[in-house]
Amino acid sequence: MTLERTLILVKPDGVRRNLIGEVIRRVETKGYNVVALKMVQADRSILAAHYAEHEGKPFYEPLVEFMMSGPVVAIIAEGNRVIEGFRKLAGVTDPTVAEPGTIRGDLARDQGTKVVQNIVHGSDSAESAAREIGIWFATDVKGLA
Ligand code: D4T
Repeated sequence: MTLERTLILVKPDGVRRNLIGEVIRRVETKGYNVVALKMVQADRSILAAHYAEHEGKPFYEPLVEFMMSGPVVAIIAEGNRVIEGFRKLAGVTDPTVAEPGTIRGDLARDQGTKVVQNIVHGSDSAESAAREIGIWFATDVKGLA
């Protein structure tokens, strides 16, 4: 058994486009459990922690600005192999080439912006999931990470 938890973010473009429910629907109909959920107006410090690996890259500043442009919804989903499973549900980073049937492939496209706007984030490994859950749910009930 590989029961896992992953950190999902519905990014500001997804919230603005009223796609919170659509993202959760896809997670739940796949069979994963939502075990925590909250809407957050992210500040620079939380995004600096979350995106530390991208600091210094050309898209970093536009990425941080975009992620502060409106609220995000942070979700912890649980299930066997949910980390890999949600990445497959999300599709690849670039929404133009994300497969139809995925969240990004069905719901996002290139907007011509400096940063890719692709509706969702999902943790890419068990280590990332533990780190990111700690960042976004740090002040909440113990045991969520
Ligand atoms: P996230 O982390 O948001 O789930 O996206 P990915 O795992 O698919 O992609 P990432 O961490 O490599 O990138 C984070 C974030 O930056 C945007 N981005 C990324 C961008 O605008 N230009 C780029 O060249 C890359 C690599 C998109 C997602």
